Amino acid sequence: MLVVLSIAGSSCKQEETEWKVAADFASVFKIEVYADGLTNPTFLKFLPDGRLLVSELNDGIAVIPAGGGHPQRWAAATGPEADPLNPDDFPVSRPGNGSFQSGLMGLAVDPDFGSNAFVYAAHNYDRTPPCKACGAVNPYTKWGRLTRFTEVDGVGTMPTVLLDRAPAADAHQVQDVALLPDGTLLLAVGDAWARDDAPDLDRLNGKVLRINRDGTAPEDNPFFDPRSPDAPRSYVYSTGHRNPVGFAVTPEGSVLVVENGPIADDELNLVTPGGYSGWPSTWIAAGDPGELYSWTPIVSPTAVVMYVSDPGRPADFGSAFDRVLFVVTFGSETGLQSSGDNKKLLLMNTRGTGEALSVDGPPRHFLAGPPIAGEQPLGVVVGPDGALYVTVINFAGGPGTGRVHRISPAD
Ligand SMILES: [Ca+2]
Ligand SMILES: [Ca+2]
Repeated sequence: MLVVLSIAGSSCKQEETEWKVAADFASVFKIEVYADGLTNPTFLKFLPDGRLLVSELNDGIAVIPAGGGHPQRWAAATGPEADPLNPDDFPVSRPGNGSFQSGLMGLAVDPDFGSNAFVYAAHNYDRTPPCKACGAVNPYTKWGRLTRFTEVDGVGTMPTVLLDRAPAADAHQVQDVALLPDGTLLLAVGDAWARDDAPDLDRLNGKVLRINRDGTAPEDNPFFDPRSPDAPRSYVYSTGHRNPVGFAVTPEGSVLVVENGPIADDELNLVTPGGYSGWPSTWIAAGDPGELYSWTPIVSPTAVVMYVSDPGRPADFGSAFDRVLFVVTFGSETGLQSSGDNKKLLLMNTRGTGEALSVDGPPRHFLAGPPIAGEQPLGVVVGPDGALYVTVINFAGGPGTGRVHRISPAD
């Protein structure tokens, strides 16, 4: 800890950046198992009282007690008998019914959770019988949905559909959900492997959507039909997204998203209202709009968070980490069930705010290889104590065995 503080207080920029690398990790940070016994954990969010909600890909939402420990079920996926038309069901893609990446993803906690106990979950479900509402001809294998839960007696109840039937497919699906400072929600929706849908304003796939917390479209969303200017606005907030996975929202309300590219050009993008992320036309071109950084060869980023230092927190990383980005990479062309060392937590410095936000590339390895060799990180959040919390698949524990790690300054 002394090392952190002494260097963090230094005016030498070079020193500050040198030690933010994996080789120095063990001397400056410690990593510990915060919770074990999860199954394919994806995204995670803290409740105001310190409990931690974790999405489990095909199983539902788990809750971990404040301070860590054994996960309990908070909301169970209904299972193969789920009926998307039954308001009591919580349909989620089943294992083996599509790729390992499809199912329950992002979570958001209502800013008024203390009074309304609302939690939002982004999930996908199989578009096979018993989906009675599905059309006769549709190329999409899944639907994406945004559901609101109400916590009662420590569990999620009353699943309420806010948005449904976003076209989805294996992996290219509904992913993260984020809360903006104005109280609206953003939903990341992949292109459902239908690239020409991404710029099409009549389709919800290949988009970032903006939604009021009651499920309506905000009146100041950017797109509307000029023939019916008084009709409700489109949910579409930005277009041309290929596979946007994880959001980060800065304190000023700027929105970042990591997106998976095709054979090249994974991207970190600044999302703007009415913006176009380039898929499929300009994705790999120089000057691709909104792009802050791109990776070739691909690294498959899944999550990103902006760290905002607050020295009053017990596990704060210090001022040298103020406004850095932590980016989780899923690994390139290896798949979930391999354990290559290209699964990492990267660190990027940022400059500026708003539309002038930029990053200093290339990213550095914050955490790579040991001590997470053999583990697959997927989601990351900053806890109320200032520590980082990362979901991982632990290959040594058997298929799908998952954990949450806590990363904090070393004593
Ligand atoms: Ca792009
Ligand atoms: Ca690009």
